[in-house]
Amino acid sequence: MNKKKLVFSGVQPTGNLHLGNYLGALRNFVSLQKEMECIYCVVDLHAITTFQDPSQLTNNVLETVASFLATGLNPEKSIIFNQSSVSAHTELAWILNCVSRIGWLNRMTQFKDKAGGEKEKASVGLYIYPNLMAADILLYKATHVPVGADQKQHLELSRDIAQKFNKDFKCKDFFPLPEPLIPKNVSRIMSLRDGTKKMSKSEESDYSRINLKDSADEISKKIKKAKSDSDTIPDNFKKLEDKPEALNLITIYSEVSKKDINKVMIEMSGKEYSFLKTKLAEILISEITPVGKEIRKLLEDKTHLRRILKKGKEKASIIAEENLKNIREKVGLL
Ligand code: AQP
Repeated sequence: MNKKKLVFSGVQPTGNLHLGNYLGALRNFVSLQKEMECIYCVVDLHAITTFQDPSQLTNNVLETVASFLATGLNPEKSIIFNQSSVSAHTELAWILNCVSRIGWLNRMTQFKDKAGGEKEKASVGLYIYPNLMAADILLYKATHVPVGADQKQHLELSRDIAQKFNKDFKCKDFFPLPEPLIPKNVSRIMSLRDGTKKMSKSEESDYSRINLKDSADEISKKIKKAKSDSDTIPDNFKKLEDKPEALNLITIYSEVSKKDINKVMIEMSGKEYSFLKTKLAEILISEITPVGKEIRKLLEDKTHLRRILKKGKEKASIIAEENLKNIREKVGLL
């Protein structure tokens, strides 16, 4: 049995990374890099499951790498590469398409959310995307996968696929069952405009999210305009259950300031939301704008970013090719 701990996670290059990606994923990536071997992938093949402008996609891949580095990922410690550069991902995805069941995919809520009422018009790629995600993880025999709560169901599918493969091909423990690592308090950062929807890159309104590249002025404006509540702040966050926008602002404040949410409620109790918003804008500006500045600086040298991807690809390919060879043998492919 593979007992070595290995972290794998991916981010789609579908646009500017935002506070949800940062608190739900990137911050966790950076702390895990100190404890375990980590592989972080720019999942460009996932991005094209919805149409991406080709020149924009190339820029977004480089910008995602810049965001990885700016938040503290170290390419000397972690493997950083883009998914399409290691073709073993798609080869394994095909094998896993044949292991995964249609009934399992039919249960995936993200497909329903993303395809909306237009299921018949959605790409086949969007539908089978979770099988490719399973391939990304299992190709490296990853044991831990840091993700936001929105990816929990896909992770469970990856475990089901791993289990079925191990059973079908009579190779108990061949694929480890990957464990999700979901941040407890900030598993889902919500839109600043609608507290029932997650903060997302593809949401039309830029006012729904804080981008890592936003200026201090933009952050202030967006927080000022964020939906909150006309009542004063209560003394317990449970009283905000039916006020998702207000709860979202409190959660973000607690997370960015690294203060326990109960302490935040005591600090803020009885105050207007404008008070919280001023404090929140201040801490966001001090946490996020240096990251944005670093992203811009890194983007001035695209050759350097491409070199990091190339080195990462070389390292990832060594593990991927070795594992794929064993997988092909298990399946009986010559
Ligand atoms: N709002 C969020 N709160 C917490 N975590 C989040 N993540 C994304 N949004 C939130 C986590 O960030 C990682 C990378 O996500 P992704 O970019 O690969 O895909 P996504 O989840 O589809 O992100 P977006 O912003 O919603 O992109 P689009 O709009 O292109 O679909 C993942 O670990 C995710 O959980």
